[in-house]
Amino acid sequence: SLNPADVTICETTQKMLAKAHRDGVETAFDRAANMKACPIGEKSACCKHCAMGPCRLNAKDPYSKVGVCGATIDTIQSRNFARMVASGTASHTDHGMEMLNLFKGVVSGHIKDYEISDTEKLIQVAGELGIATEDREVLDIARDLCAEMEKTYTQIEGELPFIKRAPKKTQEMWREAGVVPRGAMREIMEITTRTHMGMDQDHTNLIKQINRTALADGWGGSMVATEIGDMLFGTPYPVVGEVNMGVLKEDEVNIIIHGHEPNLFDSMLASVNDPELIAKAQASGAKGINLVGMCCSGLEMLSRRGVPHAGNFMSTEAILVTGAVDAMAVDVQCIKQGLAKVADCYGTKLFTTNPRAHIEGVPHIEFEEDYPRECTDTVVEMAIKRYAGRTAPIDIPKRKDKGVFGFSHEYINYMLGGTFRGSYTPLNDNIINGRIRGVAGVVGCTNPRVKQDYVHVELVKELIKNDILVVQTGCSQISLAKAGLLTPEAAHLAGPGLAEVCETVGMPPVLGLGACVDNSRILTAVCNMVAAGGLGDSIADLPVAGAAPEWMSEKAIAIGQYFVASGVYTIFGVTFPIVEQTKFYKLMFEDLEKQGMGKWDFAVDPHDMAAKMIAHIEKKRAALGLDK
Ligand code: NFS
Ligand code: SF4
Repeated sequence: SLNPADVTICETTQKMLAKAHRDGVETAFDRAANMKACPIGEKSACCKHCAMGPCRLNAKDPYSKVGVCGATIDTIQSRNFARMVASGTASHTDHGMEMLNLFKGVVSGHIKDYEISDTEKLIQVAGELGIATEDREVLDIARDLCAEMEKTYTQIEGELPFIKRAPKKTQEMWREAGVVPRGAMREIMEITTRTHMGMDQDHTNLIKQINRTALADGWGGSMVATEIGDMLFGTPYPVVGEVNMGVLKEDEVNIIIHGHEPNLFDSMLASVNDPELIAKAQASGAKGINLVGMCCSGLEMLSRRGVPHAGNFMSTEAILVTGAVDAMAVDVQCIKQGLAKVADCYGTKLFTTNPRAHIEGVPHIEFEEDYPRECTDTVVEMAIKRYAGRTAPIDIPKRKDKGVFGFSHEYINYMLGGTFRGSYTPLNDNIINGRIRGVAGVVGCTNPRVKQDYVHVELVKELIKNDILVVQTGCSQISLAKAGLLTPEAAHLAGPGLAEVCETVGMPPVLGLGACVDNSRILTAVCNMVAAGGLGDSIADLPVAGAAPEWMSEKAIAIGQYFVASGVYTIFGVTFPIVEQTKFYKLMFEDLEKQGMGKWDFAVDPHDMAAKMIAHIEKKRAALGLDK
């Protein structure tokens, strides 16, 4: 069986994998080792879009064969890629739509358990979208804002509302390329039909819809999710938080929320603070109730409320092996079906809560925004029951790591000496004078096909050593938090220029921006960088780069594509679903850049990846005439 130290550098996950093996329990790490990736599928050289197939081409000799319908390798790969973008975009926009529904309910007054907590942000976003804000009641502005943001989903003609946020030159580039999204539903519908058998069979045409759909994610669904999250739950500002499995407490009722939508988590926070439920927990012998997060909704609550975070995607099964998790409630996305069996083995009560995501055999307690406490109180009660009847031996790895989280794009500028929600002049000045060479976004999942956390950590260390400021979202930021890099003290690992800036300001060299939908904060930050001046006039001019070194999900592909379409050089690790040396490969890895967009790149090794990102950043600096 596999050696835990070979598959993860996360100490606590290693310990729990070793225990799982002793206990005869299997996780995704074991399954990945036993299931070799299909070499044809891995390269996206097969198609099952109709019953004349499935058709398999030869990834080693891609032009030697075509599908039964005559589809070429470029058609097959671009269609497969398009479908990944469609699913990823659908996930983020569906999440954003749920947030909009919640916001609408709060604004109309029929949802009473949530409230608007950042009116300043609401007014600012409304103003940005062209809504009159002067001498108007907040609720009145909010009603118009709901209607405007709803266009993100339902609009049939015209441009997505948040397209306005992008630099003028980037907008013009999109218009020229014919990729400005109308509404997310329309784009997802169109990409789905265009990838049907016998439809769009020219990858140079399909790429337009791929870009248009992906842009509807970044500048649509994800951005709406982030902005509404801030309005309802507060715009994050730096908060010290704890991560890793040691946040579990042996003598308390432990509840994990794992998933993506902050509404469930926020209500759970209210439930665990309910004096009656606390009294019940104490009556069952526990010292209290301990609520912790995992994956992205965990990051939303870590960033906004400092709620402890137990780990990223590849630790969700392992943590159940502690035996200490009394209940885990999940909502949507990145929830492995394998959790059900592990939970069962250790007596953890696992619940699904969202009508979109049930798991066979797992009890479902539906979460309804009108009565959120009905669901979350029940989960707490079930967790207390399980605590009282704990039979599995408890083994909690003791390790806890501290970090600073919650750097909204608003706060980054403020911290560097600007005004809150003002311009990015201080950051730009430090880039222009060369103390900071550029900015890298390192984001995304963990994947059992590579050593968990290793690629993230090595890549980020290498980047900051070269004076590149790193911003992070998603599971990646938990990898770095566990490695201690989200602390101001980590400045000593940075190059002299970045270290000087960090020490002056008291900030970490690696800034955690939140969940995966908060990649939209990176988009907003780069818009602010362009607006502040001195670094060119489109996103593509900036000395920035993006990476998802351990990606696994279709959402990650959608995110990568919207960064590329927005002008950002984006590099992925693990594997890439394209056959090299094909025309589609050349389009994605070279030609998009010539249209004023960014481009894709790929490397498995973190040091190769860092070298490529640094080379790109230096190329952009040279083009801007910096360092002369
Ligand atoms: Ni992003 Fe969040 Fe993590 Fe990857 Fe999954 S939790 S949305 S997809 S695995 S970063
Ligand atoms: Fe094969 Fe063409 Fe059908 Fe795809 S669409 S399965 S390539 S026949």
